[in-house]
Amino acid sequence: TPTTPHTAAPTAERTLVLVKPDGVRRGLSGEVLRRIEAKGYRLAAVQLVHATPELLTQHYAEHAGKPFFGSLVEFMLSGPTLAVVAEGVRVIEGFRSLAGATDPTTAAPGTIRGDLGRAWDGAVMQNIVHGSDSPESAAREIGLWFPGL
Ligand code: IDP
Repeated sequence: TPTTPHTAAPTAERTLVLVKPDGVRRGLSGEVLRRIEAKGYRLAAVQLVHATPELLTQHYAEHAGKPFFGSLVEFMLSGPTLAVVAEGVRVIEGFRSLAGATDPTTAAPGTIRGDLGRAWDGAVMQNIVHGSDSPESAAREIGLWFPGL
């Protein structure tokens, strides 16, 4: 027996999207927001943030100790980041799909990273955007970038 009637409205969820410093620097913030809205998601909050080492250490806690961690933090400190809370049914998966694979060189065309990203110099992958990977990560990351939201 189903526990919820099939008529139950799907529950909208929220995800944290970041337009990373490379994306802001290249003038791609509007393009990323356009793709989120064109997909039918709602922008619940948008703010330009100068990240701190403390914020990034918490945001990227799962990568602490990896060889690229230092250059990842340095890259994320290299300029402002546009922090975005996007909302909609299955938006966490939906935005990961819009973003494409982590490596922008081989990310599928049609995705943000595949259409707009590529390898440059340096140890870190500059791949324009971040998107939360689970409801738990989304709640944690929204709390970090939008305290009080
Ligand atoms: P995701 O952003 O696609 O979820 P994660 O594995 O969570 O990918 O990695 C976080 C970020 O760290 C990536 O978006 C990228 O900027 C950087 N990164 C991940 N793996 C590597 C790597 O092997 N070399 C350099 N940079 C990396």
